[in-house]
Amino acid sequence: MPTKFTPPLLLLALSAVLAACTDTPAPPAPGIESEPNDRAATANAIAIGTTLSGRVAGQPRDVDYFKFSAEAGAQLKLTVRSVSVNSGSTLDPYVEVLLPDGFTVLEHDDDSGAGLESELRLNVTRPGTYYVTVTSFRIHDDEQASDDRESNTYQLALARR
Ligand SMILES: [Ca+2]
Ligand SMILES: [Ca+2]
Ligand SMILES: [Ca+2]
Repeated sequence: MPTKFTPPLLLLALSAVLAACTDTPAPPAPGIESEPNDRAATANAIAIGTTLSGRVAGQPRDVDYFKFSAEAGAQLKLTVRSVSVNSGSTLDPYVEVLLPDGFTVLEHDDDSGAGLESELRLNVTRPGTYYVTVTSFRIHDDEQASDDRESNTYQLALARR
């Protein structure tokens, strides 16, 4: 009887596919914000060199607080992307960096990134824990406005430059 070779060939093909997959590992999945994070006291930690995804949703005027530690002399870049990461995003992001007091605005940006997206550069002069707030421009601009849509997704990236 002729030997049937199909199963071994199929296995070879499968292992070739698996090898191809391991050659091109996917980038690490971004972390996800953890609500409630509406105040400095409940800020989510973000490490320099990482990315977090979140959404401005779940309440009429959602604000997301993040915090990171930086040394004096750190040169950082902060970006908040919406449609360039997810074409279905409806968010026009607005970002602020707050001093370690959790209140005083050090830097802010609306649209310096692509389209309506936010991007800012930060030179840290004093070591400490700094805060980042992400919300929608609509909420920032009008204290009466609400902007609560599940499609208000964003990705926050904190990087050295
Ligand atoms: Ca949120
Ligand atoms: Ca929030
Ligand atoms: Ca914007």
